[in-house]
Amino acid sequence: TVGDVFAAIDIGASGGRVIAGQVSSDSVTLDVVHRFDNGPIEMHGTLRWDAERIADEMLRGLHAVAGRYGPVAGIGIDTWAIDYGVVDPTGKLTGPPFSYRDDRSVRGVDAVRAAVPEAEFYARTGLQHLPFTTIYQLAVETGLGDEDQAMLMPDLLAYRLTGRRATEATNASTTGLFDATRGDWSPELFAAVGRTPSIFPTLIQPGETIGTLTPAVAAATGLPESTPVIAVGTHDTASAVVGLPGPGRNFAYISSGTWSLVGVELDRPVLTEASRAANFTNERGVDGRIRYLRNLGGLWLLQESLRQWELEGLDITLAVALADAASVLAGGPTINPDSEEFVAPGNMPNRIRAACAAAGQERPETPGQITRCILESLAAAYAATVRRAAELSGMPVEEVRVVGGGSQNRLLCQLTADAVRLPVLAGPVEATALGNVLVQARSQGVVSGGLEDLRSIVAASTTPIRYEPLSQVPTAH
Ligand code: ADP
Ligand code: LRH
Repeated sequence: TVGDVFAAIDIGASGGRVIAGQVSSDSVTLDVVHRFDNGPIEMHGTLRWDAERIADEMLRGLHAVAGRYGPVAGIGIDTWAIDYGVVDPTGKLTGPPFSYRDDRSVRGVDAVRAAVPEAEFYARTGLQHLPFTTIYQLAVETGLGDEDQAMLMPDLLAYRLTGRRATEATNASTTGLFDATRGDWSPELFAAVGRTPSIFPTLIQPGETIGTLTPAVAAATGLPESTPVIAVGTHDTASAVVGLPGPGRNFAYISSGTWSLVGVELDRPVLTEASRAANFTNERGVDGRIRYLRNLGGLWLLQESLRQWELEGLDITLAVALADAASVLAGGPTINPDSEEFVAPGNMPNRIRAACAAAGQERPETPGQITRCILESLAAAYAATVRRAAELSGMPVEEVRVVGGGSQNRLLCQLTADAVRLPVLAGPVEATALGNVLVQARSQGVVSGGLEDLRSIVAASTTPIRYEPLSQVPTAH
């Protein structure tokens, strides 16, 4: 093997992977060693995450990495943001963590608004309004006793590996309890939900070592006890933004998975009234950069549609849906993909039909028409969001870089290039894992430099596909 091997545990809302990344001073290669499905599970009418199963899959993946590569130079964990588990004083999880798609949080919104007006909330946190942000969940949390702690998902998994509790800052920035300008907890916002920052373990930064493996984890995985578990951008989107291919900074990005995260990278937050009205977020990135972006409904809409068609006994795979969509004429009905009606699991094709009908548009009927509607809606929303991000931030955007599972969707990439009228650079698929291993490798001295240097390594090690905007877009009209 060439270079040092680092293990990346990258768990999205729809699937997890354990990846071995081999890093030298100027290259990185990934080997996806273990994959598993993920998704919210129903429990007594609530939506939860099966944290025990996720932890078991993580250990199984690390065991497979050890089997293939022997000892590793580090382990880094990233997952989706916002959600937390409650840990009792003995270190046990008190129950399966709630999913952000559970509707309990909606009741928390009014309680928080009553204590902190929306404008003040934005001025402090810089966060877009999402009805499920951690602070809203905490406002209705009944299971967090005085002796307990709340631990964000990646921190919970790192605790499982090391027995050390910490809260990594990029993910903390998504909680609605974090001051975007100071880069630290906001005690005032904790007070709004009757809590203090001590409900979370101590804040740490990407690059810091959380701890080493417990004897039990070392035995289960075959990795040495001395293996460091290193904080990366534990918010998956923070790692994805590190793993964008270089060069330069005049680009917008789309991290395309269950969600589409669309925006630009800045040095300072934009906390203006115009930015709040446009619902842009200022999440913390690695090296204190700001991820200035919006959440758009993303490929969740397609995942849920595929699930529905399967329930109906239709044999529609992702490949079939995309092929059918490609032969549907452009210019058909569209929806607003970040509308709150699409957040909960359910019959997505019917919700999409209803939304189109309510807007006085033609109803998409077939799987191909539904898929086309989703992709055109996403592309249009991407274009509007990229333009708005550029306007509000002053960042001159010359290109759009798409990473994540959705970067493999050729139709979506071309529609995006056409809608935004800029070149789209698609890939790498596993940008998140690349960002994860490169931040680990930098902390161990295997690579050096700032994010631009890390992105040059990504560019040198991957071959993204370029989509040029078509000057003439054929439409149905
Ligand atoms: P997350 O990290 O949120 O779980 P991913 O980055 O893994 O999400 O992206 C998952 C999405 O990628 C799927 O919903 C699917 O639409 C898309 N995808 C995966 N494989 C392909 C493929 N071969 N072609 C087109 N799209 C794909
Ligand atoms: C993407 C993501 C996104 C969050 C959402 C909860 O996986 O982390 O950045 O807003 O999940």
